[in-house]
Amino acid sequence: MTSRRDFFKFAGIAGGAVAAASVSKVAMAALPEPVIQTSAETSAPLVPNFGRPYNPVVTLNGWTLPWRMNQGVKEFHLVAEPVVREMAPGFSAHLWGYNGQSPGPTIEVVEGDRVRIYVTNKLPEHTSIHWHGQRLPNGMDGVAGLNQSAISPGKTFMYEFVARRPGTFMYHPHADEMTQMAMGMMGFWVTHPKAKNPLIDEVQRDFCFLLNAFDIDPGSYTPKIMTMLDFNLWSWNSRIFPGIDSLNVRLNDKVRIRVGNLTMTNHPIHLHGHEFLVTGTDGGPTPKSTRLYEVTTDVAVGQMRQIEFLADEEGDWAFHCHKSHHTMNAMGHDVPTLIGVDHRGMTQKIRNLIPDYMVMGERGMADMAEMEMPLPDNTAPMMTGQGPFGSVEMGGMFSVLKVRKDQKPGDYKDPGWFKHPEGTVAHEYTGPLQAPARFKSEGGQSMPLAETPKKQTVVKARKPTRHTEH
Ligand SMILES: [Cu+2]
Repeated sequence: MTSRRDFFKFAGIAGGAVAAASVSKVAMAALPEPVIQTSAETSAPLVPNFGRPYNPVVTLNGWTLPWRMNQGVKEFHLVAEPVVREMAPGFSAHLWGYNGQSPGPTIEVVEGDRVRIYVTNKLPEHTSIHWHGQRLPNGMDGVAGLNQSAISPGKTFMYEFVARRPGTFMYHPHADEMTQMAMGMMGFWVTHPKAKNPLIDEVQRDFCFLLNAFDIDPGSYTPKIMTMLDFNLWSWNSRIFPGIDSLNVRLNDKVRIRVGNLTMTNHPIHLHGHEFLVTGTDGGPTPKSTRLYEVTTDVAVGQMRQIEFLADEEGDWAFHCHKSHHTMNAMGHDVPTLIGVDHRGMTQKIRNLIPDYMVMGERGMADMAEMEMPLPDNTAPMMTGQGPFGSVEMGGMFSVLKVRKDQKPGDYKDPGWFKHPEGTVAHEYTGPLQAPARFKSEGGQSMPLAETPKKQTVVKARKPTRHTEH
């Protein structure tokens, strides 16, 4: 375990010397002991050993916060603090989060539970927590200035309410929100139903993660908090591919995946090989009559979506955001499109002058995944990930659903790559090739032109060098 003092070293991001706000030992003694996580691995589900039983969730590259029972109240202790988050192997970011990680731990309770959450502020500035989507007394809603005083550095506040409705929720600060969310402060919350609910099916696997985004210059460690749209790291639970763990399930498991969006844009989340139903939103379980089979569902800003499907196709199925820029890591911006331009030899000459100079390949971007580009320290390659057949050429919001016959019930370990049955992999055709036959049908224009243009115009698609919208 990393020493807690190590975290304070990085606390000078915005506030300098006030960073290591001290919390007195006496004051902490009455609180539930804060549990700190230093690893970015996916933790095993936290099976409750008291209270009402439920089927716990698995947080991708995250964990569930243990609690204590105090006279019928479930007590949790969140510590808002600077953290170092490994976003992918070899790439760490200096973020703010809770209990050692960004996002913070997932909180799991049961419908009807009385919940008390102590929030200790070890940030260099004030904070608060808003319990996104919950029914609660107005004074517990966490909007600093509106519903409560902000929690000053070094102070601990108490929130208490009954988890009134089952569903998928999030928590995040509602004080200097722009800074604190851009720095990674957020977490997941799941309220399990207290009894059989006609709209909530039992599942064998229940995964959850938050969509978040950061703007961290290659070679640096701290996000730029003023960025509104032009983020360069699109992450799931502050992890980027190939740092996002796969979702490992057993063949014919019923699977639920809960996704919350705390970025500044929408993310069409797409699953290969299966159709799913959206069984829940911010407002709770969806009425059955509204459920459609889909393979992509858009998760807008501030929304939560809960999808369910039967994992009845074995294999390694891609699961990702369908915005292609969101499956890229840093440095995807400001690279001119050079498809069709022969610049062989030129790159090396320029690199003699500008060592980090990099251009897009003349045949597309795939070249870049293979080119051994010199990377500055502490960044992730733009597109990477070695699969069984070569580079996956992905980054950002991308993972793999692994469906296996021999995955044990309750086992979340990575089973390795899928072994395809003989003759079921696309492969090169080596037989004779016919000359192409052109399609010769008449027509092609809905209306004849008044005048035939003298010169044919041919347009080449070119990505703008500076884009502001994803
Ligand atoms: Cu996206």
